[in-house]
Amino acid sequence: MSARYAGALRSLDVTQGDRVLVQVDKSPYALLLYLATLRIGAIFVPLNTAYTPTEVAYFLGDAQPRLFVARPKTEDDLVDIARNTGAALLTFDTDGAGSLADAMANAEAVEEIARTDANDIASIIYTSGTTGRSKGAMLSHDNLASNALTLIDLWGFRETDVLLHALPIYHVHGLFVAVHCAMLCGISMRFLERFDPDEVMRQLPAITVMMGVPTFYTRLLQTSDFNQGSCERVRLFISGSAPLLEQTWHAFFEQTGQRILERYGMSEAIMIASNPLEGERIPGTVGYALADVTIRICDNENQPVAANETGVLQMRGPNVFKGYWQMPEKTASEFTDDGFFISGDMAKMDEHGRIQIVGREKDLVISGGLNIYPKEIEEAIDALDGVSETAIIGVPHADLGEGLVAVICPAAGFKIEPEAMITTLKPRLAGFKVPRKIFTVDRLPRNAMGKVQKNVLREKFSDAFDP
Ligand code: MLC
Repeated sequence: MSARYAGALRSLDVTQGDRVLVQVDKSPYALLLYLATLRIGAIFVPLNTAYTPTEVAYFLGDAQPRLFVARPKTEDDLVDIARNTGAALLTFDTDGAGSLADAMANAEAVEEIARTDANDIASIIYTSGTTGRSKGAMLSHDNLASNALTLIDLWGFRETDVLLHALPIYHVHGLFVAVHCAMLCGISMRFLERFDPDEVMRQLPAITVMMGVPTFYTRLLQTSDFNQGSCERVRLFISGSAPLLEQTWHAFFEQTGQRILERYGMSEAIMIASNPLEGERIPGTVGYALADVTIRICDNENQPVAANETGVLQMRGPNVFKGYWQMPEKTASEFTDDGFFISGDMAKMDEHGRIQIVGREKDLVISGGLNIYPKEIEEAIDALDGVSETAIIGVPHADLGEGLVAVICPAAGFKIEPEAMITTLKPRLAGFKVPRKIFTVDRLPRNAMGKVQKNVLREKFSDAFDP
């Protein structure tokens, strides 16, 4: 099937190195489209389905794809945007139907697999950026292959495994980590359209491995009858993309007898560290650097700090990306002179190499496993009438880990109506980026340098989502 999809891509003049931008709902067909793109040596660029047409316009302009594959239901909203960038727009539904299928019907299958160099780019994954502009992390064929081969070994994948796949497939976690492990081992996946605890409960008796973000596990804990018996066949629950609270780890162990394996990764380096399959999985830690990955914890001068001291986590290895798409200066500033990628996460490492992520250098918010940089949302709100300035923060949220809060200072003589503001923001920002709570203040707290003190705001609004 991927050869037939590859034929469709070829018939649309997609060739090696071209970008294929894809915003489609999760389905097995979408995976075939991914494989077809790699098959002809083109670059797969998946987009979160929550992105609005305004947001998609940015990605189209930035990635300059030859082809944009979208859902039939959004075609009307996107057709002009695509035309402006010169990309062909084709549609693709969850059953594979759409104009891409029509192209496939008239095209010849491409049986051969393009010869690519290990360093050629296989995929660009957009991550939110500190400046408000999303950056495209370029991952090479070798990045993907080396990481997947390491993971199947590390997590002990075997022929008899069945993987429960309830993650979206527009990010590293669902697309590369989960799908690659399954495909490389030729095992089955129970491929759910989205995470639904009741559906997961139905599938649990048939599966042996599940991957998820912490929200999956906190929601399962609240599902009736979720207990040791429901996951008798499961040999491994893996968590990542956001910090797993120690209390969740312990509650899960008490309720099911299962020790969740927490691992650490990011779009720029796929999987980086993991608790062990055999050996102790310590809650609140992400385990050890993967094979062939070197991790060091450094001070601001890029000098390694002593064991158990806090510093910035840096890494080097076959998993580390090739830079940000068309942002050479940004790329250069995130690598050290000796080739380590500066993650931006604050961490500690003990004498044995066990790593604990203790915080973030930048004001990144992680909500339900999705990264959000405040700048983009602050700019969107600041542009609205009646707003003087805005600070976006993440505060504890029982379900999502962190919930997004906007603290707004209204312009003189204006009053902020939170409900109306949310309605205004929804067509502009993907749903997960729309603040869940809005507070107004007379002025934002600033330090002597004039910088907004987000820590003060996080403290002040820490109970915003308390029941
Ligand atoms: C959806 N919504 C969210 C949200 N997801 N709000 C905040 N944070 C999120 N993550 C909003 C929607 O806009 C909508 O708002 C409402 O919640 C219900 O939408 P939904 O689609 O029904 O939500 P739900 O199915 O409950 O989704 C929540 C979720 C999902 C946690 C299951 O977000 C999810 O699957 N997250 C996984 C993300 C992921 O794969 N991350 C990996 C990144 S890779 P409204 O207002 O319209 O009601 C990575 C590297 C690594 O980080 O190490 O893995």
